[in-house]
Amino acid sequence: MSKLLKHDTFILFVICLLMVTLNFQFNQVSFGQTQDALNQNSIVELTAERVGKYVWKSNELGFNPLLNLKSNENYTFLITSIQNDTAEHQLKIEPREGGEHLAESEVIEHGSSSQFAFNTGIPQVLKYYCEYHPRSMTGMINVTSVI
Ligand SMILES: [Cu+2]
Repeated sequence: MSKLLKHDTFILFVICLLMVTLNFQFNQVSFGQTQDALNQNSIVELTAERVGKYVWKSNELGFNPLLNLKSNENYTFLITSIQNDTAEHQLKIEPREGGEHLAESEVIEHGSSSQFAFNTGIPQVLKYYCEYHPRSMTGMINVTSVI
């Protein structure tokens, strides 16, 4: 009887483990990244989409999201364009007040992607924008020592 109970407990444990794993993958695929995932993986994923105007879209954080990033941290920016999108997009990062840009992607179009590494440096406020749609595809980056 107790042996059977142990067996049942083990099966239950395996099922729970499976559910946690599946749920994790499901979240990754369906809902994209959360702020937690962003902190953990240091990957910023943005898609160039047209919602009336062109915007940067994060699956979890929304349109032209405010990016809360940690200072002195290396992030990977991964930008993707929509299939059949004939417009070109290029993401650039620069100080909020303008000036020399600090990082830039390659130009993307027709479903292509580009990624680049970005070190956030000191706590500061930056902005990101699309070279071709600077008014509608733009958002702020808040670099802080504590997230
Ligand atoms: Cu654009």
